[in-house]
Amino acid sequence: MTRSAKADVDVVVVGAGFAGIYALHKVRQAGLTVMGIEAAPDVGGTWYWNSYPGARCDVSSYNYAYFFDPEIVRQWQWSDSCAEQREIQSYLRFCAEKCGVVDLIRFNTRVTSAHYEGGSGTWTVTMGNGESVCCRYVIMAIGALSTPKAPDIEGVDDFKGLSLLTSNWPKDREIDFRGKRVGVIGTGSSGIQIIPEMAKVARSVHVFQRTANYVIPTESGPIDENKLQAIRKDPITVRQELRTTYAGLYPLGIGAHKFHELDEAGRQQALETAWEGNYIALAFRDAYLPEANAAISDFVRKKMLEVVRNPKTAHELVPWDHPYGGKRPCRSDTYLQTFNEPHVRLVSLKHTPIVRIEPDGIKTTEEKIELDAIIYATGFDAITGAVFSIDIEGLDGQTMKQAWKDGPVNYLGTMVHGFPNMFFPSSALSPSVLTNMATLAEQQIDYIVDTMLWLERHGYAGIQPKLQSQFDWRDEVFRYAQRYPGALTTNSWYNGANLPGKPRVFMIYCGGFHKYNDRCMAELKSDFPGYEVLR
Ligand code: NA7
Repeated sequence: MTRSAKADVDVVVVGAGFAGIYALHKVRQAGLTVMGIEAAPDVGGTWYWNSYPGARCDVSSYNYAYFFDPEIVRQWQWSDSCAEQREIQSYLRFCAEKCGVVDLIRFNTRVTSAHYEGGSGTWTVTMGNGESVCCRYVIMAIGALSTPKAPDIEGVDDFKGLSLLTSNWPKDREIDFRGKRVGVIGTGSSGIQIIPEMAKVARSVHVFQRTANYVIPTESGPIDENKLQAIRKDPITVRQELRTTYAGLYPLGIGAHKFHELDEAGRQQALETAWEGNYIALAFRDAYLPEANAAISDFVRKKMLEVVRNPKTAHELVPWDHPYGGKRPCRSDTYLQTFNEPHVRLVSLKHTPIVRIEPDGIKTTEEKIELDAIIYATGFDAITGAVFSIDIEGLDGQTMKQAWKDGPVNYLGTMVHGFPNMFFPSSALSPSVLTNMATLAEQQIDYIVDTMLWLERHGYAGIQPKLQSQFDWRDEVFRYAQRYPGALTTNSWYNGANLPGKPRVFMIYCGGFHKYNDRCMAELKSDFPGYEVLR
């Protein structure tokens, strides 16, 4: 194979969220030509679409940000320790403008297919309007939580009132919920964020809960100036330091002791300290141990029970069926408190499942609840959904749907054997959502662009992981998953269980961001021993 003269552009970047914006900047800085394609009319990715009232990040703002440009770090002023969606989207717009990449992006354009041509070593990326572009590299910066899960409930289309999806919130109008009877289906992060906002204005709020979730306080509040100054002093060093941490957070709160080093009183003290310090998940240095996790789970349950006055409602709101961390814990300072208000009612679908949606409300096995608006906070076809929404065809006509029919496989979370020069940041089998996604995006894009530059320097046409590397990586991901609490026993989008028929595979590498980064660096330093080069 020879390097192609056929390509219109060196690199196509699909998606303009955290990973996509930085990819455009980094690729251009590397001297390659690049084009961005984005389905939305603006940058932001997940932070564009999920604009429902109350949407907020659960990672502190000064961490959930870029570090590659000290000027950005010093110029952008967050208004809260945990920024709201609107502010994060504005931040991403600011960064895209500052880097001068906005004009490189084709907005309002969805990519429908990407086909590899072995002879020329190029990808043909086709858009919704039928146009296509030929390139040598594709970065699929399409996000992990970008394909909404359609509400799989009978009668959804029959409802005559207002139907809304948190993950595709209307942008063209402010919705006035004053005086309305609102039903919210789903109690993951999106549900628990929007419910208190609805309770502020609606006449009544019915919360339809299938599975209770752990809810812990947010870090929201005034920004910690000391932390901010420490970061602003030398962002590039912080950037490097973040890559040596477990979760890409600075500083990372973690308990001083291991679980078995402490007696019962010491454990309670460690749990209280972690609760106050906002790091309850890591209250012990070995928090992954089942007995340590059980203590954390019990502690959080107790804290939750203390908030809700009605004991029956409190009991229903507490997750008894899965360990802390099995599903992504939710963060709110107001969600549980909302159930102390007279116009907010919990409908436990465990006891009274929804029978169907009717034109004027929701019918459960017990009653009919009349509603003016139904909000679906029903989650995503996480991680693999976005990949399957594009018809991707690699070497010898193999599709991604075939390659991942039993669940995702790849090497280092970014490349799949049979799909040369196609890169997937923020995707499966990477530290993904168990790390700070913004920091991970930056690290992965650096790795991806450094890989491209290595190929360019050597005049190679392409690269793909060896099959064996893929097997080994999957085994390593699964080995770590086995010690992650509830990894395969909990119904969670982490393992595909939230979608009927989706292969049940724990999709996140939980060995730690630092180990992941070391593995990527080792490949770079040793001329990519885990990969095959196409000449
Ligand atoms: P999640 O966390 O997947 O939550 C979706 C919720 O919707 C969850 O409570 C589901 O219950 C519920 N759900 C889904 N389908 C149904 C049906 N058919 N009937 C009743 N309830 C249903 O998505 P989010 O958007 O809240 O959060 C995703 C991530 O975004 C979050 O983890 C953060 O990282 C940011 P289930 O638990 O499946 O019983």
